[in-house]
This record gives sequence, structure tokens and C-alpha cells, in this order.
Amino acid sequence: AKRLAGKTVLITGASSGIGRSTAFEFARTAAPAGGLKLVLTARRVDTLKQIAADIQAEVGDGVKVLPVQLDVSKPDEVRGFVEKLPEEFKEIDVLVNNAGLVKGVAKAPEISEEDVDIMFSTNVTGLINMTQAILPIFLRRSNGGSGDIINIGSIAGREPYAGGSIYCATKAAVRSFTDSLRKELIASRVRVLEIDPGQVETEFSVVRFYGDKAKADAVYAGVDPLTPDDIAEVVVFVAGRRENVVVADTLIFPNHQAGAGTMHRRS
Ligand code: NDP
Ligand code: 8X3
Repeated sequence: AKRLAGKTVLITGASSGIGRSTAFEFARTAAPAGGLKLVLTARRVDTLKQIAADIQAEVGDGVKVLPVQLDVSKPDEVRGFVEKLPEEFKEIDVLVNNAGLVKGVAKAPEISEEDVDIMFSTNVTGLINMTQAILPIFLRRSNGGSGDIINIGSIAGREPYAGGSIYCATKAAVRSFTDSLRKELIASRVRVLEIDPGQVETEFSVVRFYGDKAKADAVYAGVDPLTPDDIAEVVVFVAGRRENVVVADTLIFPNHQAGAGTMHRRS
């Protein structure tokens, strides 16, 4: 908790699932030592405002929370983002690139162009643009720069599956970008970290099935998926290591899963 004191943490996609849990986990972990600042971003700003109020109610004034509307798939919004932040939230120390989504289970040649665009512009271009928007802040610091970039990848980026080709390709791209970036920044003290979850129950499947809750629920029938809190604990763990410790790459499954397509169903 002491290592996180005084830090400013920016989370994309903080209105739901893993991003929302990560916001709470940072706040709970850092609150006793005090001084954490959280910048929570997503498209649904009213939800973010409620989350900010809930965090504040739980942990008190030791943590400052700023909800900001941001669509990472819009390059103009990302470009202007840092400039518009209030001064006291500008010195970002940790960027959690979590915003991401999957659309559909269509197979080629039936995949809609629109879905391809949404997935790539959010999961890949959005993540890259966010990284490039924040990195100059990191690199202005002493000794070649410091800060953490924590990218949320997926088992889908390591093991592609039928019906997920575009999503899997976006997460493979995240993995490749992350690994290149770690090498590009080797002379700095910036840590580039990737966390790859397996199955986590969030709004992910509801979004995949275009809002069809019954189809989403069927994904989790007979299995015991991870909760977003399980991933949030790992995010905060890696950010809280001693500066010389780079937890570069993490793969996290629920107990019934051993690969994207290897799921043991009890019923
Ligand atoms: P959720 O759907 O619950 O949350 C996704 C978050 O991303 C929401 O807060 C959403 O906010 C945000 N988001 C989506 N599009 C944009 C955008 N264009 N700009 C800004 N924010 C956006 O899903 P998860 O919590 O599961 O997903 C979080 C990450 O975890 C994703 O990158 C996902 O690929 C990854 N992941 C998920 C797994 C799972 O099984 N659930 C497994 C492995 C990885 P809003 O709609 O308000 O913009
Ligand atoms: C989500 C995991 O395998 O359901 O990233 O696509 S998977």
C-alpha cells in the first residue's frame, strides 16, 4: 500500500467489469497510506460518476477520484485528453489499458465490417493511442523516465479460436505491441506489463451478444468463471511491486479452464 501512496492511476474502461473492480482495488489498497489519485475513464460517464461516489463513500478522502468521459476509439478525444485534465491529475504514474470489447461470434466471410472496425479501433488503436498520449509524461521524469503501463490482453491473444478471429487478432496485436514497447523503453525505468485473463464474468459476453443477456448467461452456465475482482487484485499487485520488479506477463485462468477452448463444464 505504501508503494502506491501519492500515485496517480488512470484506468480506461472503468465503468464496468475488470476496470471498475480495478478502481476499487487500487482505492482500497492505497487508502490506508493515503494520497492516491484515480482517473476513471469510459464512454458511460454517469456510471463513472456513480462509481467515483461509491469509492469515495467506501474509502473516504484519502483517495481522490476523477471521472472523465473518454472514447478510446476516437483519436481526437485521446489526443486532447491529457491537456484537458486538471493540473492535480496530470502526473500519471500508472496507465491501465483495460478498455476493450468483443462483438459477435461470426466466422469469415460473415464478420461485419463494422464489428471489425469497433474491435480494432478500441482494443488495438485505442490502446496504442492511449499509450502514446501518456508516455511523454512518464519519459519527462528523471533517469530516463518512470511509470507503469499495464495492458489487459487475453488468453484469446495466445490461443486463437473459431468465431473469435477478430477479437483474438486484436489481443495478439496487444501482446505484440506490449512486447515491442518493453524493448523500446529498455533504457527507461518504465515498466510495461501485460495481464491476460481467461474467462471472467463481466459485461463482456453481454456486449459480445449485442445485449442478449440469455446468450451471455449461457456462456457461464455450468462453469465457475473468475470475478473481475480476481483480475483487479493482480493488476494492483503488479503495480505495487518494488520498482525493480517487472511482472512482465501473467496468464490467469479459473480452475476449470486450461485454454481459450479448453473449458470443463460440470453441467
Ligand atoms: P466489460 O464489458 O464489463 O467492460 C469493458 C469496459 O470497456 C467498459 O467499462 C466499457 O465502458 C469500456 N469500453 C468499451 N469500449 C470503449 C471505448 N471505445 N472507449 C472507452 N471505454 C470503452 O468487460 P471486461 O471487464 O471483461 O473487459 C475489460 C478488458 O478485459 C477488455 O479489454 C477485455 O477484452 C479483457 N478481457 C476480458 C475477459 C473476460 O472473459 N471478461 C477475458 C480476457 C480479457 P463504456 O461502455 O462505458 O465505454
Ligand atoms: C476473453 C476470453 O476466450 O472468451 O478475452 O475470448 S475469450
